[in-house]
Amino acid sequence: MSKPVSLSIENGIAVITIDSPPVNAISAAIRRGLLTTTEQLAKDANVKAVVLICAGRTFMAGADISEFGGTMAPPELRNVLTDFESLPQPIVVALHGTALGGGVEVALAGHYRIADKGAKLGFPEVTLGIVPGAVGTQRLPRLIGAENALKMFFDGRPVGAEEAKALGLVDEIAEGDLRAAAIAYAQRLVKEGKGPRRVRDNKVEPLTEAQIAAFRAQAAKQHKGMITPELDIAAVRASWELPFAQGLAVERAISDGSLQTPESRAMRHLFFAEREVADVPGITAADKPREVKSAGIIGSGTMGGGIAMAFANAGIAVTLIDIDQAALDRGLATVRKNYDVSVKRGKMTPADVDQRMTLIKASTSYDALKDVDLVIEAVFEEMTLKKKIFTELDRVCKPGAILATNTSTLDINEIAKATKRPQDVIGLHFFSPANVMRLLEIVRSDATGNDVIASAFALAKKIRKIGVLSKVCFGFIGNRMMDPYAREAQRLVLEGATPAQVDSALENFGMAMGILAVFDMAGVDVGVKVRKANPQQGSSDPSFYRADAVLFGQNWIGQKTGKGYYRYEQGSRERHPHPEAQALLAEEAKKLGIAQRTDITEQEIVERCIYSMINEGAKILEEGVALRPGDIDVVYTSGYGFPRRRGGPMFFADEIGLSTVLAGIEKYGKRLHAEDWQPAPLLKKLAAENGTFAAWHAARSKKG
Ligand code: 3H9
Repeated sequence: MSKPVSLSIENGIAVITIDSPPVNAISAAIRRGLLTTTEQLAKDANVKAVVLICAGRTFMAGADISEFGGTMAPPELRNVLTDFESLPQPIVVALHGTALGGGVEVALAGHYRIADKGAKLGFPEVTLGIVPGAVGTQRLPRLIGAENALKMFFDGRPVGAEEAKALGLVDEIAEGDLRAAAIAYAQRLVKEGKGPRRVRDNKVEPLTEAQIAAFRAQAAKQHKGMITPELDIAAVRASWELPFAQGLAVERAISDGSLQTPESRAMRHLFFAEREVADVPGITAADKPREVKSAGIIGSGTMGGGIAMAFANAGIAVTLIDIDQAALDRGLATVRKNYDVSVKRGKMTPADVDQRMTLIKASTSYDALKDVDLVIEAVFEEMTLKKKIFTELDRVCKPGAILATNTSTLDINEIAKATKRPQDVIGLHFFSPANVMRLLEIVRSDATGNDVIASAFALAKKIRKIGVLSKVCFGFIGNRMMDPYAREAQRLVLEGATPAQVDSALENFGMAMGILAVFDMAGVDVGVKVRKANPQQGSSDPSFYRADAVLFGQNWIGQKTGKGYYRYEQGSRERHPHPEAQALLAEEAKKLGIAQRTDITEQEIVERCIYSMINEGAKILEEGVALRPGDIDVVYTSGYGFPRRRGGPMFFADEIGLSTVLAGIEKYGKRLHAEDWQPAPLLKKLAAENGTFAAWHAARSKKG
């Protein structure tokens, strides 16, 4: 194995190479190596200039996040960089791939920066709930101005090489070989007698209070409920208010403090959870994913069209199937309309749209699917129809084709039995709008082949989704946990809470949208139909999902009809109170013998909705429906609008303590329908032991 930091000196130019696959994350070994090399170069009068470059697919992708949990081994990167910047020779930093966070901070301590034309530079710290801590908050404003610096910290998204050059973040863009270009740049500097050019010597133009207020307003929308942006502002403020050395001390206190916040713990948990999901016990490299170059989609409605877009965006050819040409024409027109919106928003060019549209073909005949590698059935939820489709697919599809269903509730074991190849059948549950939402639930039946599961994960990555494995059960991971969550929201309305009261409590907790507003958006009818088709699921409580049923009875099904839990003006999604609905719900409550209350607090709403969701999550874990608590957290944060700053429902439960959750469940169980509030055995056990879901899972994985 090569050394993480190596040095070669040729014709007076020293080249420091960082080589620590896969992404050159700045580990203690790299910090030590860079410090030793710096000390060596400081004494070497024969070295006229220094180049720093990384081997492998990328420049440093930041600090090593896995070190953040405990005490970090010395030396600290910020101190290493002070020495590095102080080198007497001019330093050229050569950037390629994705230079992120601490990576860019290393580059800022250099004196000149050259980037490969495909390089990207960014500060993703806000997505981890932390403030840059290797002096980025002091050096970046000194290089590109405080406004641009805060923009980069808030956005968290990297900028391309050209934009970085326009900002003054890089000096040159290399067309050809980066190493050669960086060495040539260093030689030129020597020849021209250019010495070090230290960012720390620059002055920062202060931001006005109005500019700061604008950033705060942006943060309130972009990073709702997070404290990190405010900490970013405080750190950057030090860059103009204080001399460099004092600013460095301010940043140290703020950044180190940010590592201890609950939001940082939560977001770092998600970083690793999102990478762990694809690790499925029992599936090895021998389970080679099948290649998916072409796909068929059955059903050209909202879901089918969205899935087609997700595939076309990834360059995969799609054949849409529907019962008649008129349905197909409508489906294709919607796809085009959606793409046109992207063009209007400047996210795509008309040529991009044409290229994607040529990838989407349409047919009314299943025979058009005879050569495709994968088929996804996306018709409405009816078992007989789905079985008929799978029998037909079994007839036309080539051997080895993956046969997937987008069902959200039906038994995939039964669907698979309609074919003679159940090992090739799998659930691929997309979330609407399917071209936007990141989550893809991958549902294995009892017979699904390991290579088909591996293929589903590979496909998820290709179409830029995050795949999470679930076993078959009613609602899989996501919708099964939404059942008790929504049950409580609906029941609270019968008890006298207004929909706005319920939704704002959930939104203040951090949910992207309150669940009743979600029902209005998706259509109250959707849930009612699912209930009708699955009468065996649910509860013996007569108030169970009654609010939906009452609204459905009036055809108040939400935005589609202008009335639901809320009232909507034509063409607007703005929620207005709907007193008629509230009156009818109050009447229904009376019939059910439910007393209306005026003392419902925000805390009660959140506890009832979120704790019951967690309780179901505990059952899901124990039954092995989800592989790990982190998988549930990924489902909820990437598909259901659960706030990332809380890490997902299972992480949140661990943070507040499982005995708190259990106590809440027992408390409400005494007052409400006891059957619905039975604590999950796993929750009871762990609460008694003062344990956590995370520790329980870690111990279980160790045992194998
Ligand atoms: C920071 O820098 C704070 C500073 O201010 C300093 C304070 C002192 N650390 O994503 P992939 C692993 S905060 C540790 O699948 P891709 C990852 O877990 C840091 N590990 O690849 C995975 O491991 P495995 C700011 C890391 O090509 C493997 O590398 N930086 C780190 O799809 C491959 O990753 C970030 O937030 C890391 N920093 O995407 C960057 N990065 O193979 C976060 C990656 O065992 N990283 N790993 O599962 C990324 O955005 C993407 O990984 C990247 C590559 C775009 C780089």
